[in-house]
Amino acid sequence: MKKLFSAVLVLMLVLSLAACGKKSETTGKEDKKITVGVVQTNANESDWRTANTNSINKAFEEAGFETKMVFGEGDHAKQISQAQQLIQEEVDYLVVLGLQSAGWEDVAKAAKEAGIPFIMADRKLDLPEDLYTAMVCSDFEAEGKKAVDWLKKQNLPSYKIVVLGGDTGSSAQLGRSKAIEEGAAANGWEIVFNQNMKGWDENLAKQAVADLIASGTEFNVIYAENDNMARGACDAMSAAGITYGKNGDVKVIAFDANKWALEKVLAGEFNLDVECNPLHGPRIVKLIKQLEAGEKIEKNVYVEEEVFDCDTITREMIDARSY
Ligand code: GYE
Repeated sequence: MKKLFSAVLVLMLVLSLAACGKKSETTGKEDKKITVGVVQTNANESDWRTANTNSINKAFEEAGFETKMVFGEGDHAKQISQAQQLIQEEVDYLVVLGLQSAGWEDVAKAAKEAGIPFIMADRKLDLPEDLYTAMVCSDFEAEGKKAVDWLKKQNLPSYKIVVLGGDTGSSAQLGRSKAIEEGAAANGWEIVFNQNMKGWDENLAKQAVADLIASGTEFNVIYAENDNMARGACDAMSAAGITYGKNGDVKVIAFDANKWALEKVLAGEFNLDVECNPLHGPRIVKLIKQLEAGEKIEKNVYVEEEVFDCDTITREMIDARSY
């Protein structure tokens, strides 16, 4: 009788263990739906941002994650409180795309104390390596240096550069602005205008260039830190009868390489577009799955990005693009 009881007990134990799902190496939970908190910048910030948000939502849905996405809408303090709220809600992972690169230490510490992996995406944040789990970002200074190298090769008789910066304090703005400012200083180029447009706003960029033209400021290079602002600048120049692009008086440099912007490169309206790839969704999913499985991950990953030049771009290159 005793033997039968022991056999039944062992069988029940084996069956109960077998019934347990796969255990997460991160959360310790078994076969629970993974919940990912995403602190995004703004819903309608730019075409880049739209592609980025769509990429995250699509990849997370396909991966079976529950996504809790919130938007800071230009307010850094709001992003901080949103992140803290997601930690309180005990999300399994926290993904942050910061409006500002500074000021994230307390959130990162709280996530660490709560055992929630902190993944920074898009824009690197000012955090020591022990306060974040992984980084999937663009190297914005390297992007800017690609533009500076191209500009140098143009051997212009003079360089009078208009810098249309992105959101002040974002790592994207800081990196791209650092590259052109250092490039201008090293090459003796003149920066005739250097202002950041709140929210990367296309209309603010258009108005700034219109005001420059109206004031008689001479310039022959537009360095716009995203496609939308480059388009705004071109609209202002068109309205004033100023020629630009491949055969124009003003060189136009843009960043992001949205598909519609590459059409402008092909048409010769933009001279150069430096890619900033927004498709972080699949990259973050891969990271989370590796962490779930207890696999070693590559902590800092800069996204591979290329440059599109009006003299070499082809229709095939554009058709091959996914955003
Ligand atoms: O260049 C801009 C977006 O963080 C790299 O933010 C991103 C930037 C991108 O609004 O279009």
